[in-house]
Amino acid sequence: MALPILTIGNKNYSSWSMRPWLALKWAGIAFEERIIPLGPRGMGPNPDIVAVSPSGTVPVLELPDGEKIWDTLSICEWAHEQAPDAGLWPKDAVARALARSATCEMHSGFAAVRQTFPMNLKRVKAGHEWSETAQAQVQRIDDLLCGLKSRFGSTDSPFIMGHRTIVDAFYAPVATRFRTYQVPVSAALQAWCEAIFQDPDFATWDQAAQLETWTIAETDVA
Ligand SMILES: N[C@@H](CCC(=O)N[C@@H](CS)C(=O)NCC(=O)O)C(=O)O
Repeated sequence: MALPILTIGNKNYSSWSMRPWLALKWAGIAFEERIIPLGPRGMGPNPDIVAVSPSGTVPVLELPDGEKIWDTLSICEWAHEQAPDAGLWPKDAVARALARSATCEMHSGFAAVRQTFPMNLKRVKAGHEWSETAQAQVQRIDDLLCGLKSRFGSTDSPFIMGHRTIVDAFYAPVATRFRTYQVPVSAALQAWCEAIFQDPDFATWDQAAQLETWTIAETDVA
């Protein structure tokens, strides 16, 4: 049987790609994976990505009938609809609405965090500097995730909503950015970061990233 094909950027750099890849894994949905290495910022449209993605961005999920879903959150929503019992969204309506709000805040916000701390799983950088705006966004992420966890989390699970949801998938790249650039966070958020790092599916992605040899000079030296 033909599988959906998830086209992603390379695992070391592509934060958007990590999110639906984790969501599909967590939902137990089988898929084929194809990687297109990302180029440097400002290089213009990547013809390999443009050839497969209507928006010219990855991730893009191609369904067996040829239909394409080209947005990270939409792929995660599709995964939830395919496997509603996997718990990618919380069952409780209020918890689900707040989980969606947190997810959408990441999807459309935190520009300073994204620009200041480019995802680079292979890297550990001491002495990185960041602006007050970036620091305020780090604090907002800390308050947001820990606030949700204290309301909706479970003593049985280290994840934000009491089990692995799209919120964890959406913020997992941020956990790696804090690791790479040694960004101090609260003990509660650090515990969640460690849970992400120990998640078996995240670890599979991370191990593959560590073996990649593609480089983007600007994020490796800046
Ligand atoms: N809003 C899009 C953002 C996707 C995105 O910006 N992807 C980046 C890679 S992480 C991309 O494909 N950039 C084009 C390129 O590198 O050529 C989504 O949610 O999927």
